[in-house]
Amino acid sequence: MSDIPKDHPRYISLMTRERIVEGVDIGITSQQGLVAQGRGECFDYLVGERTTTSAFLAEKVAVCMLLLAKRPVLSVNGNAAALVPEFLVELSELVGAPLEVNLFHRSDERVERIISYLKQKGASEVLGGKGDARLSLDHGRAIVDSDGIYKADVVLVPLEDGDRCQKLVDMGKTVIAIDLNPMSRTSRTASVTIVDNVVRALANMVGLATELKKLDPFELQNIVKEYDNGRILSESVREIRDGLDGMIIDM
Ligand code: PTJ
Repeated sequence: MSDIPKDHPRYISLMTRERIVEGVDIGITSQQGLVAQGRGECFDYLVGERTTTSAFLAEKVAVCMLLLAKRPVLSVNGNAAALVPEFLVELSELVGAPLEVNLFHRSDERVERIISYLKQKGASEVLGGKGDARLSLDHGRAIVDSDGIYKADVVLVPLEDGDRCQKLVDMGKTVIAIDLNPMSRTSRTASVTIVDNVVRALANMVGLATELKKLDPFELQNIVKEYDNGRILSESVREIRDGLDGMIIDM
């Protein structure tokens, strides 16, 4: 990793970038993952590199849905594995949802590498190695485990592609997406869209799950029932616009 001084004004962003580069070096992240991270950084700049009020609400509702689910699964790709392996393991335990490796640029070798990386980080079981079921898509993300994503009722998908998100929704699943771009197809298709950096989102969700686990199902349902994803997406676009307006005034 590069030596970035802790007092650098962009320390957190630069360290996040370093984690993705390291992910590529150790063979868990795809080279395309670097480009995706760059796109994410741009949107993160626009949301002010903070969890907005609307994103926090989406994170809270998402955790309630995971806690209420009968067969929740947390999908993991090469970027998520590099950026938030420990939080994924923690959230998986808190909400009782297995991790499943599912890749767009799929190779069996990379799937196995990510599985063992997550196990090194404390995961007891990681799905995705069997790949014995198919979604009707023509890319690597079609390959899923029959006892994982295929049968899941609620799926968390950090940095998803629009096609699979649509397919999972069409299959009747509740899809929770984490995507810094509120205008992406994934964001517009998901049941709950968290417009936040996966690094902040997962940290918040671990904290929320620790607290929300204490509630009974009825109380969790009450939090979920008022949720409107269209409104949250409009809010996140408005938050970006207000941030830009503020910058123009400051100049
Ligand atoms: O590991 P694989 O093979 O499954 O590939 C994973 C990537 C991410 C390369 C693949 O899914 C891909 O190409 O994704 P896209 O289509 O580039 O979409 C990535 C979306 O995630 C974009 O809308 C980005 O703005 C957003 N994004 C990127 N980095 C982050 C992010 N959202 C949240 N947190 C981030 N750190």
